[in-house]
Amino acid sequence: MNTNTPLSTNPKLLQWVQDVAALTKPDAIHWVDGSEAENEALCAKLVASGTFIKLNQKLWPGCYYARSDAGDVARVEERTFICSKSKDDAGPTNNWEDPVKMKATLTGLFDGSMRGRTMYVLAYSMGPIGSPIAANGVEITDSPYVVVNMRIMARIGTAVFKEIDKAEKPFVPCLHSVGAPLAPGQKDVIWPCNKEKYIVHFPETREIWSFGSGYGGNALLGKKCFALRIASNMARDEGWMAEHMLILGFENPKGERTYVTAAFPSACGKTNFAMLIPPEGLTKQGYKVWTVGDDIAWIKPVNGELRAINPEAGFFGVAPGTSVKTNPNAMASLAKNTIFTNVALTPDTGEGHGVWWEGMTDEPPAELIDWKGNKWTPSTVGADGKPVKAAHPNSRFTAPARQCPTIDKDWENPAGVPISAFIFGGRRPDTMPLVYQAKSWEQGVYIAATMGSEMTAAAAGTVGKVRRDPMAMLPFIGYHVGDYFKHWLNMAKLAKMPAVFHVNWFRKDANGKFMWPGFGENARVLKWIVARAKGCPCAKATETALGYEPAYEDLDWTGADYPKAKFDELQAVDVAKWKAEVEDQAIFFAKVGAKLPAELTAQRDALKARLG
Ligand code: SAT
Ligand code: MN
Repeated sequence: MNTNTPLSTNPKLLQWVQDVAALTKPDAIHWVDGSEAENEALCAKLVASGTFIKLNQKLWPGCYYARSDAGDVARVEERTFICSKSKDDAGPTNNWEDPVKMKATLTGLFDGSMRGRTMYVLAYSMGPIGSPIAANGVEITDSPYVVVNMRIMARIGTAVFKEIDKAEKPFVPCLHSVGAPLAPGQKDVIWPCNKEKYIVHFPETREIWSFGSGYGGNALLGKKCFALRIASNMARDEGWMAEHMLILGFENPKGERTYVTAAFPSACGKTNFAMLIPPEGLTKQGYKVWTVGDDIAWIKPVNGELRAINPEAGFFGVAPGTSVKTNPNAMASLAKNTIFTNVALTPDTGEGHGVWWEGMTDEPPAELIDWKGNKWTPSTVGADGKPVKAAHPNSRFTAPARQCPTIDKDWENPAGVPISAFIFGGRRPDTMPLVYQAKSWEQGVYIAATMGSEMTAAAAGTVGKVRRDPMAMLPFIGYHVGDYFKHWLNMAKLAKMPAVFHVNWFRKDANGKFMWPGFGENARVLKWIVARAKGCPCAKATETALGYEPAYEDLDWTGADYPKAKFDELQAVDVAKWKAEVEDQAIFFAKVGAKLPAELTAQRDALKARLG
């Protein structure tokens, strides 16, 4: 078989590559060195095959555009499996199948699945290469689109192969095929994929097999599959945490940075919060936010404190709603060397297309090509007579993190950054106040475990319905959710745990209008959170049934004209709504079943009693 020189001497890796090639029967094998020249060649190949469109390089230097198959636009949770030996180890929140049976099914699907294609062998490090907190994976894929995206999202190439060769370090084998073999002479489609999809994790053997999809978390296997589902298993066994959290540093006027993490479900504003610019009233005093990561945190106890790294090297951010007004730092990050998927194209000026998405500018351009490739104008309606969106709601940019103007000086520090607070929140139109603080670690775990959020377009499902999303990890916990809660509680034995807060930027008034402006204004809440987490006597709070809440006077309103009455309404505890909330939590607790830690039931009972 046609192959370039293998870049590894690791016998396990060499054997695995040979076995996979024998099964999937590609035309060629390409070991990915990660170089600039290789990346250019792959992008040129993607342009030639029609998957990529090179954008107007004057406006979008180094940028490419891809349009996916209309049936391959988001993570597919109902096709995602945790195949532990025992069904009970996967628990009630995961799809389970017997690993032996599943391997047999997958082996059948992968047999010949790479015919007519090149098989890429891509070594990647989650976290700075060689960091004691980092870990390595190797993705074998038949998708060059995956290779060029992974090059942005992780550290890849020769240096990682060298790491894996050192004393034959363990690596997580990740096998991916779009499941679209080509017969000799058959013309390829622009987005090869298969109607049948399988995103499968084998937690005991730390393996990932993904079939049929080329999109995002289904295919870039370092992200949700490794860094969350497999890593959550490693973390439980080794005493650390792999979480769906952004990491940011909040700098005070003295130049001191306090790092916090925040867990919000997919498409609830993690990227915006991680890159937040405080309002003028705070900026003038010298407050700043620095970005460490926007999606995933690996958190390890070191000498009694928690330290976190961002295992990723790029942002796979939701494009719609991102603008110079809402998130100028994201706009600067994606200004060059970025891959756009499923956004809309502006007309070709002769020097190429540009990109656009809903919310990028106040007024849409007069004419676009929508994410399906159709001509679009602001008055375009669908068969149902409703306006058609030019960009898919889950359209994304893949941008290098180093291009973010607020990237933190320690974002690649192999030792990570110390964490002082955990923040949780979802989209809640009612019930949840703007912010409150847990009184103890156990109450914090309870608040995180019972988190709820309206569903978004990041996953296939009913947008808008509130679902329980513990720790924003519901689709990403790679084992039994009850054991996961227990692991969280147990972490307090390994380190001093951070203060815990719950926020809700999405409460609506009786007219369905958002009550809080969000975005930069969230820095006022963050300032209070950081001061509370640090135990500063300057940060006052009132004890309520929920925990600690700030009064209007406790936030810094410099330069703001937000009315006190509205704030009071935003913080108010509606006892009837909360009683209903606690009852709804009981449904989720019943689903968790016998492994639900007693500490959490006790917390729920205590809250019930406090509500009266
Ligand atoms: O899982 S993805 O990487 O496709 C995006 C997300 O849901 O956060
Ligand atoms: Mn995410």
